[in-house]
Amino acid sequence: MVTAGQPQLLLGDLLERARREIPAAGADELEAQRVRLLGRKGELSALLRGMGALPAGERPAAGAAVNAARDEIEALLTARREAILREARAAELGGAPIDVTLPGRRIAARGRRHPVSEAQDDLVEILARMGYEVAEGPEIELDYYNFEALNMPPDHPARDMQDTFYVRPPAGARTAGPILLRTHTSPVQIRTMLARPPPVRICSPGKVYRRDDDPTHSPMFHQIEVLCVDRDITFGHLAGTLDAFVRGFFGEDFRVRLRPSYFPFVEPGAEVDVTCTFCLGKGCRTCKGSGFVEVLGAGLVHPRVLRAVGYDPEEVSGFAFGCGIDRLAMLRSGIDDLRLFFENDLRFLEQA
Ligand code: 2NM
Repeated sequence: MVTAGQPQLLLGDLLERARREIPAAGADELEAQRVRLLGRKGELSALLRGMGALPAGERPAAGAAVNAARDEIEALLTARREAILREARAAELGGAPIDVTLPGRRIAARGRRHPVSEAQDDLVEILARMGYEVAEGPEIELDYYNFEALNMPPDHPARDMQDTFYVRPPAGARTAGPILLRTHTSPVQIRTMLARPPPVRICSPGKVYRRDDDPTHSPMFHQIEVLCVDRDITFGHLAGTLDAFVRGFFGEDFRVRLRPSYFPFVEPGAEVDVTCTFCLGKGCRTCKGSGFVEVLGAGLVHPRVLRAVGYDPEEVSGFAFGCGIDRLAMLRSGIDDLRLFFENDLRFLEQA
């Protein structure tokens, strides 16, 4: 312990030890030395306090000696700190070189768009080139927009509980009629026509819901419907648009074929077949030898539907068509079970 006994002698010991130990200290030890020698409770401070016991005449010289010792110790510490940094830098530069040409780490599993989303994007792009914009609406719908306004009165068979998911409104809620999960995207077209005057050119891609579950039906699937209303729209406009739509999606070698059919919201109505993607029209098991598979429904918008949205069927006419996006994606990539799209098995999705 440093005492006030013989300050000059003790100071000499202290300096001698500092000159020996500091130049050999490592980084951690250097800091410990600084605290022990120069800290507030360190050895130099103790010496300074002890000088009060010296004769007054000796105090100035002793004080100067302590200050000189502090300066020297600080210089020793700084020199050693810089030497340590220099040594570390030299070791780094002298060590194994870094190969900046090494390849980066590979990303193990890169994601991609879902095949149904890819099909939907393709279809929307084909339609956008023909001047159609995307319209969207709620998946939980009022019976009125999903059925009533589409010429399907309350006793219509398509409203059957077998086919439609009805939604129980919250207790005490007052709603404008029954609520359901939309069974097609047509209610989006009804809402759009109610909101703006003709001309209208829209497509409505989105999820729809039906009480089905087998290899070719899923309780949720995706639909896109196309609507064009203007003065003098004819069945010829519909046929030409269907042709461009199908060729844009499957390729220029594909053809459409229309057969008369019935949908309550159109008159006349048609079922639309496309060249079979499995045999390219030659005839196979999938198309039962016909060379065509059914993929769309279409027609001229029923005058009752136009009136329901406030349009005058004497002034404007329109065509509409709709199809399952999932089904189009299945045909394009040769998949025979729709449910594969929704199981989210990455081995399937990466391939599809
Ligand atoms: C189809 C087939 C035929 C259709 C009709 C309408 C509307 F709202 F304008 F009346 N939207 N979609 C339509 C017509 C849909 O899907 C098989």
